[in-house]
Amino acid sequence: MTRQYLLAAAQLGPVSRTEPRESVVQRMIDLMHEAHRRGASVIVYPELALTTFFPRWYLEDEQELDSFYETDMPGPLTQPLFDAARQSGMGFYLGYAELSLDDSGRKRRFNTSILVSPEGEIVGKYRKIHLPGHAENEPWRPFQHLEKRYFENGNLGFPVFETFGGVMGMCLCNDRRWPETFRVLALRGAEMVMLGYNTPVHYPLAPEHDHLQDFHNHLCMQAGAYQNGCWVIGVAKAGCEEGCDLIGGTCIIAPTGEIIARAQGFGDELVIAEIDLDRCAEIRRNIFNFALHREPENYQPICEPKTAS
Ligand code: CDV
Repeated sequence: MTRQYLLAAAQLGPVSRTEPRESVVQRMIDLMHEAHRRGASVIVYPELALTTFFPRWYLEDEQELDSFYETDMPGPLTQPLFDAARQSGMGFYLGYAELSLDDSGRKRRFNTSILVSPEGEIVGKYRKIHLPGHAENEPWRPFQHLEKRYFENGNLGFPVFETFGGVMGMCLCNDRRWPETFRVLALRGAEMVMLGYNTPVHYPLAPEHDHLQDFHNHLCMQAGAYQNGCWVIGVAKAGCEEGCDLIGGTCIIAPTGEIIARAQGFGDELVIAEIDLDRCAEIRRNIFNFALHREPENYQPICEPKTAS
């Protein structure tokens, strides 16, 4: 893949508690086909894209809880997405709930994202590090946020992967609010950070900030892009899902921090823009030249300084 291509951010509208995986996967394939028709080479889906945002409920039935997780990736119900990607020659980022068994047979649960190559191979995996919310039922809330109950903290660090024409990093939702997410990835060379999110409009602990949700969403992603000279692709699961309003605002952000394309609505919607990974240099050779300004011992001049003649 070249370093310049069209990328599609695939916002998803609400997914109901009872919507079958087949139906959600078909919606995602439809978006992929449309993105392919419009010339895109890579498509980015949201966090926990395959299901409703189930941490909003305190679930006591373990079988029901398990039904929201993927034990295999691809599994029989997600294989069609991998097949569609291979047939279209498109790479993708996907967020999902991962359930695996360790050597002793203990269930391990992670909020996970993967990168899949245009050949349909998984080439990168990330497990969400910053898990917001709480671990116990808090009935005073209008809806729960039980990520701390249903997931372990990610144990893979912030890895980067050479694929999609450059060096790629991933994170998930709440990770975007922590500047070290982008900085660690950028110090490792990430030229693009892909991330999916499920962000309720209402934040029960500080409802006085509800009107700032869209602002804070874009603020942290635009700052992450600019301060690290990398592309940021932020993709929402949006709209009113099971009575809970989720923000939209899916967008593609250039290394200058500018939003160059963004979603208009709260349903399934493609946001497409041209990515040029070489544009990272606009920032990284200048104001945020890490080697020159924060690690001078690593600095190698790329050209002789101009001398007055
Ligand atoms: N899925 C998330 O991580 N959501 C959080 C909400 C709970 C604040 C977010 O940071 O958007």
